[in-house]
Amino acid sequence: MELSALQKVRYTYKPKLPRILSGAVTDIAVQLGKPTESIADQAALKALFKETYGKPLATFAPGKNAAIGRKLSVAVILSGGQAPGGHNVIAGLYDGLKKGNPDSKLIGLKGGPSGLIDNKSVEITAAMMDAYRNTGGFDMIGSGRTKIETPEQFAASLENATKLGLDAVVIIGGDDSNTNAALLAEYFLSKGSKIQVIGCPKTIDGDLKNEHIEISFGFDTAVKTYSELIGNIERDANSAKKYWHFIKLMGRSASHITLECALQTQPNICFISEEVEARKLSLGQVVDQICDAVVKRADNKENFGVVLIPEGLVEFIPEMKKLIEELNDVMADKETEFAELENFHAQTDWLVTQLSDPSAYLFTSLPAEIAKELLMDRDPHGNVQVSRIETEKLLMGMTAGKLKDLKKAGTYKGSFSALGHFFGYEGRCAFPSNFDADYCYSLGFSAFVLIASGLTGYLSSVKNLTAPADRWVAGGVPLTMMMNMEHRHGSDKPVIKKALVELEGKPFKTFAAERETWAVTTSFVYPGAIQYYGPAEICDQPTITLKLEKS
Ligand code: FBP
Repeated sequence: MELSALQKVRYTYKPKLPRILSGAVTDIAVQLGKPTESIADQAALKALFKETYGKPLATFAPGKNAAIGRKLSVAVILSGGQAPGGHNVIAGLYDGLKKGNPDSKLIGLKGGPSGLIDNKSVEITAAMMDAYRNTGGFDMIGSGRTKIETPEQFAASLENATKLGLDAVVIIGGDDSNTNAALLAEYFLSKGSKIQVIGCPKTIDGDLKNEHIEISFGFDTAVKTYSELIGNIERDANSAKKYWHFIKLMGRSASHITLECALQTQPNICFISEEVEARKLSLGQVVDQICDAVVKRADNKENFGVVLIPEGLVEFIPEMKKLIEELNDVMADKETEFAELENFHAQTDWLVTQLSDPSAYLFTSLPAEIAKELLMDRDPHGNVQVSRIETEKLLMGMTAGKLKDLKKAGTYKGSFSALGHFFGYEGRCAFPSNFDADYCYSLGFSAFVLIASGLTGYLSSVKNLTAPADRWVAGGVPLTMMMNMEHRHGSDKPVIKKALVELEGKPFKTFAAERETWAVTTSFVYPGAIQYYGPAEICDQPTITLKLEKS
């Protein structure tokens, strides 16, 4: 593999650690707090997690830790969508293990959770590790979205982990993957196994967060990458002055990515799905908002602009949400019947007999391409694959239609020419920013300390992230503490609750206070590329969202 100049330089970058993790490992003691409760549905979760429910919070503090130097065998899994910094989590875990005991070993389970089920593994050597430090991607061991859910899969996981002689498994994943980590920790204990399970909070979506998990890794790099691209498009729009750019951004459910990109780039219009849902806006009302800005800007002779759209928007527009929920249930309950339908026409004819009247009407009135996209396979966790629904095109088409009517009525005199973009994969495997490189390395190192201290059913946690890295606070959060029961795939399941954008939070309020100005007056900001080298005020800054949340 030929190396880019940047990659060579990034290999030499030394990630920063919280002070407690950068000294002798024997001086890291674990302090345990009081028993905890899940965020909701306590009785149901207590019954499901008999062994692991209610564990205390763990914090690392100076003190002696005799157990930390024992020889360990640990396996690591990258689970779900790629996120910048995954390799650094592995590096932190690897370096921690070797610092604890040079004879400890780290095994990579290949291709996601299926690596554990099918026993596909590779021992991570020093040379292999060094080839992936501070790099983006998950290509070191690969990732996958397999969910460990059947009794056979759980049994195979235990059998393979035992065969490999493991002391622990680390699952690097988002809310669904860490729900799986919680189930696996519980299963191992219920079968009398001492194999520990520790999670690490990954997802560019930024929706795995709470009081103890300030942000999931990868968000920082992804939003900086998208903001650079949006800024470039804004500058092009402001130069050519002839296009409206409709940009859909990744972030399956929550709009954190879109909100941060809006704070960084100040587009003309930006939808936040959580607000659309709270205000019960219909698809028509969303389009009206766009048209309103297009008309006002045309009055100022500015027939160009930028619209940001979170990819999950369709799931938050109440009538679309109901339609998707009904489709999810019908397609799960009558899977065989649905699979036998030959083509889209046959599917539509059958679906109108299964859906409620409003949903059937909406489904048949959508452009055929969008309706087809709503029928694509769900992921193994039951989620609609919103990244494949072309919401930007739906809104572009509806906006053009409405503007035609306004032109006929004489209330719009501009010209409207729209271009669609989808930014998602551009940011998921980028070289991690300094923040993500440091944060991920710290999460991996912290996972090692949790394992060496004998804990299971925890998510590695590093907080106080707006301070310089040496003042970050490391520890572990019990996985059951973040869980509730949700309706998935046609039945109630225990899941880690997704953190959506808080409409009362500072990031949203800051955006809401400015957006009317941005809609009409061109206020674009061009953030430029991620800066790696230079003064810390430029290179080591966390996102605007995190700073506002912690201010
Ligand atoms: P994770 O939650 O697994 O981190 O994945 C997030 C994500 O990047 C979403 O933003 C997006 O909708 C999805 O993955 C796309 O996944 P895929 O590439 O597997 O279709």
